[in-house]
Amino acid sequence: MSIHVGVKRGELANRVLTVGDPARAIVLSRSLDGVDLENTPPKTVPSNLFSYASHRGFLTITGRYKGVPVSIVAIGMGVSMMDFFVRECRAVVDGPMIIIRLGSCGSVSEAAVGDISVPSGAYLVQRNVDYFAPLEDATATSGKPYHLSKVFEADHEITQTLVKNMSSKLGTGHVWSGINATADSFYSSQGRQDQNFVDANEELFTELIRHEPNTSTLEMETFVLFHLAKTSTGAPLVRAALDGQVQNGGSVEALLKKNSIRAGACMMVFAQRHTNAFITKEDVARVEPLAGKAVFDSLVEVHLGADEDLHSTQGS
Ligand code: R1P
Ligand code: URA
Repeated sequence: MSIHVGVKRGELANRVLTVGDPARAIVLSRSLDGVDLENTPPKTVPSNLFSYASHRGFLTITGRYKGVPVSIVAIGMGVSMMDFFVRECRAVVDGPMIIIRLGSCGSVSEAAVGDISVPSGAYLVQRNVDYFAPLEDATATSGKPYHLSKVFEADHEITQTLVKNMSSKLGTGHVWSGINATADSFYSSQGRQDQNFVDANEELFTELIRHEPNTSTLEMETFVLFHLAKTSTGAPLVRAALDGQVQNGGSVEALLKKNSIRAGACMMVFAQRHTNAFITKEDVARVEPLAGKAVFDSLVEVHLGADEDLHSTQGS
């Protein structure tokens, strides 16, 4: 049993849609197979699905979409929660995994509120705490107030599939590409001004564009997902092969060199940072289920790999 997410082997599918908000997870669960929409009250997990709300705020829902086992996991907010989720879920699932995040974001590009962004990569924006140290402690190496990491890429096939499916649900004019900036704060490292703190972030947007000209969105988790997918090892593939669950897995050496997680992300624009527009409740209610279906369609369309039929019994 994972310590914080709280799920056991067999309770989580290999294909996972992750969100921040548990209310969003429940809305999206209404698109899963066999849900009795008429008799499922709003804000309630449909009774035919597995669900577990952990004491640390993670909500896991598992069922099937178009017959394929899928899970939805709501993780809350921030880079640490994404780290807990990816590592603890990876530990209780055998074989390859596909994880797609459907989040909300601020747009620093042309994307308007209610539009969708599907980033091909993400970088991390971290407050450089040393820069803010008292003057007597400051050293010549304290540098700039925010540290901007290298870009880690999303899985190409997942990204292309998401763009295709989002465009068919929401219209091509409402779906954007670009690079995501994942910030360690909703406030300082997303360039929000706050008179109660010294944040030295007046030039942050300019710095982001200088760092990565295709910077399009700001949110708080995607980088960690892409980073952990790219640093995932093939150990879960080896374990599945040793258990005799994989027929055609290849040699142990070859399996170990593979990533066992492929990841993609998409985000609904809630805030347009240039115009200060914010999405309405009505637009959230319209976009969320459509975007959710586009993610589920993508999750089940992308092939897991040579070990595809490994988990055909999970999530039933
Ligand atoms: C901030 O309001 C939260 O919204 C975004 C950010 O990444 C952060 O978690 O995503 P979610 O809507 O998925 O939570
Ligand atoms: N989520 C964020 O992290 N930032 C925004 O501006 C909107 C949603």
